Amino acid sequence: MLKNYYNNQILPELEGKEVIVAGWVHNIRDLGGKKFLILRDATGIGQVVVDKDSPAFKVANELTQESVVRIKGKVKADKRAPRGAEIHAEDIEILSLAKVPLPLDVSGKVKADIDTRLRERVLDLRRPEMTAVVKIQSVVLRTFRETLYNEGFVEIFTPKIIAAATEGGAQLFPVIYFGKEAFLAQSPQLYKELMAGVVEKVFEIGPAWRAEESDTPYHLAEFISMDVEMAFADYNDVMNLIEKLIYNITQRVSEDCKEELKLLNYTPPTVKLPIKRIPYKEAIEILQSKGLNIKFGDDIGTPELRILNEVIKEELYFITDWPTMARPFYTKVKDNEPEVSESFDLIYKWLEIASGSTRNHRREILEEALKKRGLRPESFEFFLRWFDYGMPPHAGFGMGFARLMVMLTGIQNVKEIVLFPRDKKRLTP
Ligand code: AMO
Repeated sequence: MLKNYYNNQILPELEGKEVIVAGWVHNIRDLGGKKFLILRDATGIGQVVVDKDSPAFKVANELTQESVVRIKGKVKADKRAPRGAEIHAEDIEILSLAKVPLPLDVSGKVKADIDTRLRERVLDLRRPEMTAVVKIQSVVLRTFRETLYNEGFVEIFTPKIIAAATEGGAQLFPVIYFGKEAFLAQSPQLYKELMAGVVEKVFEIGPAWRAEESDTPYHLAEFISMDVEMAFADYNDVMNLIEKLIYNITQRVSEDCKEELKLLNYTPPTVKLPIKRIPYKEAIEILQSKGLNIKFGDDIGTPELRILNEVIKEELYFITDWPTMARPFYTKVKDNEPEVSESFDLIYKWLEIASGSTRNHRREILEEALKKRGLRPESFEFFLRWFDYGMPPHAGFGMGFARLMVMLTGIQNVKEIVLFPRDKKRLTP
C-alpha cells in the first residue's frame, strides 16, 4: 500500500509517530509561516501542517485543490484538529496534480446547480455530502441482502436483453440483437417468476430500463431495481417481508451511518410495524371526501398521494387491492372480487417506492389476462410454456433503490442519488 494510515486513524494516542497518509487536497490555508492542508480520504477529513522550514513547504506551494498527494509526517496532538490530532509534514509527494480552476468546488463553498453537478459528477461525488450518500447506499444494499439471505433467499441474475415487454408496451428501449428486435428489460419480472418455480425464494438487485419521456425528480431511464419473488406465498406474505426489510434497513442506516446522516442533516423515519394497509377503494373514498373528481379505476398519482398522505398521517403505508386492469397481466385477481387484484404499492409520504402482487400461476388464466390487455399469448410463449410443467403459486415485489434512498437521505431528486443518472438529457458522464 502507498499509505499506512487513514485520516480517521490519526488520533492523539499516536503522538510522535511517523505515518504515511494519502488522499486529495480538499483545501489549503496559507498562514504566512505555515500552511494547513486539509486532506480528504475515504474516511473523511484530516489536517496536515506544513512548516516553512520543512522540506515539504516548497512542494506545498505547488499544490492545487483536488491534487492527489502522499504525505509522510509525524502525528501531533492538537485539540483544534479533527479528532484531536494533526500531521506535521516532512515529505509531500504529488501523485496527480489537479488543473486550475476546478469546474466544481468540492469543498462546498461555491454552490452549483443540479445540471452543473451532474455534468461535473465525479467532482460532485467527492463532496462529503455525496460521499455520505454513496456509503449509505452500500449499507442499504448489504442489509437488504443480509436480511434476505437470513430468510433463506437465493440471489440470482436474470437476462437484461429480452424478447418482450413485461410492464406494458410503452417505455421500452429497443435494441438490435444480431439483426432481431429485442428490448432492454423493464424489470426482471418474468424470469424471477420462473426462478421461484425452481428454488422457491429468489431475489435480484440489478438495473432496469424505462424510456421515460417525462422529466420528474422520481423517474430515471435506468434504475436499480430490488426484486423479490417467493413461491407458495401471497401478497400478504410479501408485504410482511417488506416490513422486515424496511425496518432492518432503516435501523441499520440509523445506527451505522450516524456521521453520514449528520453531514446530510437528516434523520430517517422511524418505521412502526405493522405498516398500515389501505385498500385502493378506501383510498379513493378518502380522496372523494376531499372533493377530488376521482373514480374507481383511476390512477392515484403524486398530487393525489400528497392529499391522501395528509389524511392518513403515516410516513409509510401500503395501498392494496388495485383495480385488476390497472395492473400487468401477471397479477392475480382477487378471488371473490374480480374487479380488484391481489396487489399493492408501498408509499413513503407520497412517493411509490415498491409495488408487488400475488401472481397468476395458471397458464389459461395468464393467456386470458394477456388477451384482455390486447396482448398476444404467442409473443409470451417463452414464458408461458413453463407453466405447463409445474409452477407453484407465487408472489413478489420490486422496489426502486433510488426511491428508497429518498426516504433514507431526505434528498428529493433521484438524479442526485444515482451515481451517473440516465435520463432523456443524459448519456454521459
Ligand atoms: P413497477 O413498474 O411499479 O413494478 O416498478 C417497481 C418499482 O421500481 C421503481 N421504479 C422506478 N424508479 C426510478 N425510475 C423509474 N423510471 C422507475 N420505474 C419504476 C419504483 C417502483 O415502485 N415487476 C413489477 C414489480 C413486481 O410486481 O414485482 C414492477 O416493475 O420504486
